[in-house]
Amino acid sequence: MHIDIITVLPELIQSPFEHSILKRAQQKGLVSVNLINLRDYATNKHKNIDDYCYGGGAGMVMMIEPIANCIDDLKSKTVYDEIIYMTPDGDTLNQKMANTYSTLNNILVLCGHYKGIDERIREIYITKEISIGDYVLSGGELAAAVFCDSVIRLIPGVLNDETSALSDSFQDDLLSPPVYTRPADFKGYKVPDVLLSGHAGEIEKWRFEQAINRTKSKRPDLLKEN
Ligand code: 6GU
Repeated sequence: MHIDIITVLPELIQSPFEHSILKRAQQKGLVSVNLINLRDYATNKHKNIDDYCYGGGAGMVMMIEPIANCIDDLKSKTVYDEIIYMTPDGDTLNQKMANTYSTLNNILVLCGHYKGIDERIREIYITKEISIGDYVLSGGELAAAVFCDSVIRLIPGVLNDETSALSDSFQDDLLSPPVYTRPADFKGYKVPDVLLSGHAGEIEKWRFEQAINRTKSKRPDLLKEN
């Protein structure tokens, strides 16, 4: 998979891709990520990428020309499966969406800023709009990093058996069961006996029950959805 990310703050989004699983996914050649600085496509001499909002009101709007020039340039080199705009009024990201996007070859992600982007960009270029939840962030960069992380870790080969995505919370609409490591007794707080029993079948059954119970008590909405 290849991901191009258009941003006015490349430094803000760089770090998540330079560590841990996302770093290894790139080293393994399973994904490549390219950050494009929107300011390189500014069209006036001041390199502006935002302007006042028509009709008045507080807040700046991201201008159409720099974004259009940037996307046109990228599209001349790559055929994108989706051109995604990160915005609080988009579809709320969930695991099912992450699964779907993880099967694509080329994704372009546009990070919004200020009051938003000129609406015509959405009309002309954007094929999907994604939010990461019902709260407002200062810009789309952190949301884009969250989105990319959720997608990249699902690309086959990125995770090994130990970190298998199959047992993740939400993968089967269940929260993950509790986990423990040594010591078996911490100041009287003990690890459940079954986990020390060595009975693989019993352990699996216990984990499944715990996952169900945890989902029922913390997120009953997940069970009701189906
Ligand atoms: Cl994608 N962008 C911004 N600015 N805020 C958000 C968001 C995106 N998703 C949730 N809040």
